[in-house]
Amino acid sequence: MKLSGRVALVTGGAQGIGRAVAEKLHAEGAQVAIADLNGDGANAVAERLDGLAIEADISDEQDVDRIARETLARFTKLDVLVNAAAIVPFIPWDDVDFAYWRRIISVNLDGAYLVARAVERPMRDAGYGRIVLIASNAFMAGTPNMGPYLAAKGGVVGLTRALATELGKYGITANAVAPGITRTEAVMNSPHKDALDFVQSLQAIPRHAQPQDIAPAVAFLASEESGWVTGQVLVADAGHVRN
Ligand code: NAD
Ligand code: 4PL
Repeated sequence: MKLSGRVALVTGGAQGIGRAVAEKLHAEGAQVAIADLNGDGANAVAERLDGLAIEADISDEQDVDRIARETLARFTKLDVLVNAAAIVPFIPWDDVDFAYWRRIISVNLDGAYLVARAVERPMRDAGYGRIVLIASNAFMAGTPNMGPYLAAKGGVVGLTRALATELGKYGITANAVAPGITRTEAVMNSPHKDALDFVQSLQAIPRHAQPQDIAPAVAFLASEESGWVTGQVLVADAGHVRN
């Protein structure tokens, strides 16, 4: 139980990788708050984990401040942030216009910044924190049909490095987990699912990833024992890309 007594905020925890992370952190002893645009989904997960559900948009500054306030009101502290909320688009490059670009950057990059900024104060006051941002190996692979998403995830890697540098002196680490293609709702309800077999042929471990395959890497970086690891990207993709 590497998270006994810890309080974790998981954004995007209503489904997919975020939900598997919330379940894993709870299984490791953490109390969990789940923030998601999908309030009903967040409620269903929170009920099973005896946690807190917060319906909120991570790209909205006021919503994000409320996420932090409600988590602290319920649990009095905030040890761990996992930012899993994001839009996972499938969009041919020729269909990307500036409004679409802005929407993806606003949720997937601005959202990560806003959430990290909101948890920074309580973590600094406590002299302890673990920030885990969910990036993607698509940034390294240059996966097609996700242009703005690749740019946002590259930004998330840069943000991870900046947070590590700026917050290390306060006892806070910041790392990213970069999953490969995973059988989540986002993938199974989009043309991305048609790439699962091809990507499997590039992996070292020949099967499709489930959300539960990603969660343990996140739990390690969310735990106290990862304390000498910061500013890093942990790729969890069965060896699809190697750095
Ligand atoms: P998903 O769509 O199944 O789940 C994402 C969740 O985030 C949903 O519950 C959704 O409601 C929530 N969300 C979306 N926008 C939000 C917003 N503005 N505010 C609050 N909540 C919001 O997606 P997933 O596949 O589980 O992806 C989870 C994370 O993993 C994302 O960061 C994604 O980029 C990353 N990722 C996914 C894959 C993959 O193949 N599935 C691979 C690499 C990285
Ligand atoms: C390799 O992050 O990393 C599809 C969909 N394929 O969201 C991703 C790969 C997808 C990915 C991703």
